[in-house]
Amino acid sequence: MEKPLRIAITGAAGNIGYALAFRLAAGNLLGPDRPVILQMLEIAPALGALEGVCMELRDCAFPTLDGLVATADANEAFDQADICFLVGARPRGPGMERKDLLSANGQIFGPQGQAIAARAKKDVRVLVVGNPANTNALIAASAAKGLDRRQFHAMTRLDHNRAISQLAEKTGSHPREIRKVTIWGNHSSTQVPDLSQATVGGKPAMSLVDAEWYKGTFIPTVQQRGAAIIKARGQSSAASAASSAMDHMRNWIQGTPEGDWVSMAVPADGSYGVSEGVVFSYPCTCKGGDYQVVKDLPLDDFLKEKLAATEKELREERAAVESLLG
Ligand code: NAX
Repeated sequence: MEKPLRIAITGAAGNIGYALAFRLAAGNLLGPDRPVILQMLEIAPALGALEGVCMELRDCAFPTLDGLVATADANEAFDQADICFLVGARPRGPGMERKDLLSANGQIFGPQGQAIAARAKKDVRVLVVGNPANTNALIAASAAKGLDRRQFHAMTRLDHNRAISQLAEKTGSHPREIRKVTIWGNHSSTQVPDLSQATVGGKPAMSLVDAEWYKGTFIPTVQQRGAAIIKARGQSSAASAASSAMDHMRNWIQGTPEGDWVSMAVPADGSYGVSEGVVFSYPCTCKGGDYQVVKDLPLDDFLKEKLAATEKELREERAAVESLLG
């Protein structure tokens, strides 16, 4: 057995946290030879529920689970962490404006960024899942003095996986035959699901579907899939979000397959005309434990316009939390 990996999960007693904790404990991130220690953070009123999660985790007798920490203290949760999944966030309450939601979450992700910088390993990888994920990642990264912003990502992998699944269903193919789907921009309804480079069994996806389906059905279905799940299930996506968070982290650590890429919301670096200062979802490849934005893909006018709209939303989110950015 290798040295255990310390994985922090915030909001561990919540919907997604509950799904994530068991898969991580079962060794589904890096395999059966890499044991894990789960360091779970919750707010004080949820510590009772978190204790129940710990009881169930112990009851599974997972051979890959080497330890459990359940705490309301961020310094304890992030101590020596190799990986952090920041899932816990403040949901939008009645009468709450988007600006209020952004700033309420800023109060969570700023201190968490500081605690990560103070206590986690220097090469920690952080994935923000809690919404508004891109801007929460921006806040956490900006508070984490001494760490590189590139260590803080936000999750658009669920949107990416949803896009693959929709395309597979439409073309009667299997998700494993699909390559080079992209989600651009914000994890919100302005996200841009893009099939212009995608292939299905080696053939260009756009030669297999018509433009009307792409623009009129595919894009809105992917953008609004979260709401459709809530309508059907009565609760928001949980297992699929946890699974996608693990996909993101696994690719970041172990690399992406040759000839494919994944969507990751990472600090904008000027690629595709998006200047620094926001966390933007791009097509990315990963190698040697690091990621690179895929550069110089052609964008038609339709995509350029959509990218500009999602960037505008991210700049507005940034403006609403500017006072929280260090
Ligand atoms: P839940 O409300 O079930 O769970 C959230 C948990 O976080 C709760 O147990 C709560 O006590 C805890 N929490 C709140 N503040 C905290 C803090 N300061 N420190 C530690 N824990 C704290 O929500 P769930 O369904 O699990 O969703 C979690 C977040 O993921 C939400 O913000 C949700 O919007 C977001 N999502 C993001 C997705 C993405 O693709 N990026 C998709 C799924 C999901 O909608």
